[in-house]
Amino acid sequence: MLTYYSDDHHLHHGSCELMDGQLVPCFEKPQRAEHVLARVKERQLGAIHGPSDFGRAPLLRIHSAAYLDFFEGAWARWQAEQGQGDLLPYTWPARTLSERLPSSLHGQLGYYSFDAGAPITAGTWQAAYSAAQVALSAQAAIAGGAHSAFALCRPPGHHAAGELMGGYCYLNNAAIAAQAFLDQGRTKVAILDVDYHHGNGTQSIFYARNDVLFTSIHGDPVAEFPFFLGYADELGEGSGAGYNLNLPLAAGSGWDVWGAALETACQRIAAYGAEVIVVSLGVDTFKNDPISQFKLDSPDYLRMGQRIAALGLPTLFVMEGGYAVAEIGINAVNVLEGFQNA
Ligand code: FKS
Ligand code: ZN
Repeated sequence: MLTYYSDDHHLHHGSCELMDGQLVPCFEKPQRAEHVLARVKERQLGAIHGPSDFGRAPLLRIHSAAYLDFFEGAWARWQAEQGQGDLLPYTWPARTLSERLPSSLHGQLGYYSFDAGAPITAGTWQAAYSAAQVALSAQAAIAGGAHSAFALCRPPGHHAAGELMGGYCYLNNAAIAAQAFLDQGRTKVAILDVDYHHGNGTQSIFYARNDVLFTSIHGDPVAEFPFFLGYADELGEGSGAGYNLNLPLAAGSGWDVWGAALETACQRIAAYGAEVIVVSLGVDTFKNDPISQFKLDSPDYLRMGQRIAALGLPTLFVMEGGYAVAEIGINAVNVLEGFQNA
């Protein structure tokens, strides 16, 4: 399986995030991608390619120009204000407030985000832009005939919506790739989001559409980030009604429960008649993940890959979360090897 990867992810390195009332070092850090890359090499998964540059056009299919312009220019504005440290939002247009776009940097930052979990640093735009190009490059490999490809994206993307950053995400790599398949002539794309957290951004982007089926297995949002989306009764709307499948699971779920949910998702994808699958591949479902509550073990990721392979469809894997850094490479590459060896 080909892997696509860019060193540019190192340009994004947030300092800290809020957790339980404390500022702690960011869990989403460069070593995550380094460990995955090292494991890809160690297991000789296949060739590793740098991304091509497809420009802004495919990003604009998912994100608005105003959002991209804001994101690209935010760091320079922060420097012009003599800002110290990472650029972090602190006020959001929550219920009872208006959805006006203020003129100030922090007003706009609140407008374009949903939490304080997506710090902007000097290189965040370049890292996120390159991650999207990595996803598009892997997508192009599949469009060109490859049966599978791995986009080793960092920062991740599945929490990012059309005009929102949050939850470590800025540009929705999986959504951008899914849209590229459609723009190149495919008519039915399925997204399978196996990250521990619900992909609220991806869901919202495709919620009213039936050309992308969104399926997700995740920690029940009654108790887990992102809290405000990811419930089982969110089925899609308009022509997208019936094309959104959320499978929230209780804390403590292991492979028995998780694997059954995967079976449900895969059967839905098969019934849909998907031509291609985009997997939002988070491995924060691991038993030792420091911020998550599922109990998958390393061999379970081989089974995950095997089951996905049984769908028999061209499959694009896009890296999302996973914070047990020592095991992130083993677990992510196990999915890819389970897929490849099936
Ligand atoms: C306080 C708890 C906030 C945020 C969890 C974000 C999870 C991100 C992810 C992604 F794939 F996007 F990286 N927790 N610090 O794993 O879903
Ligand atoms: Zn996650």
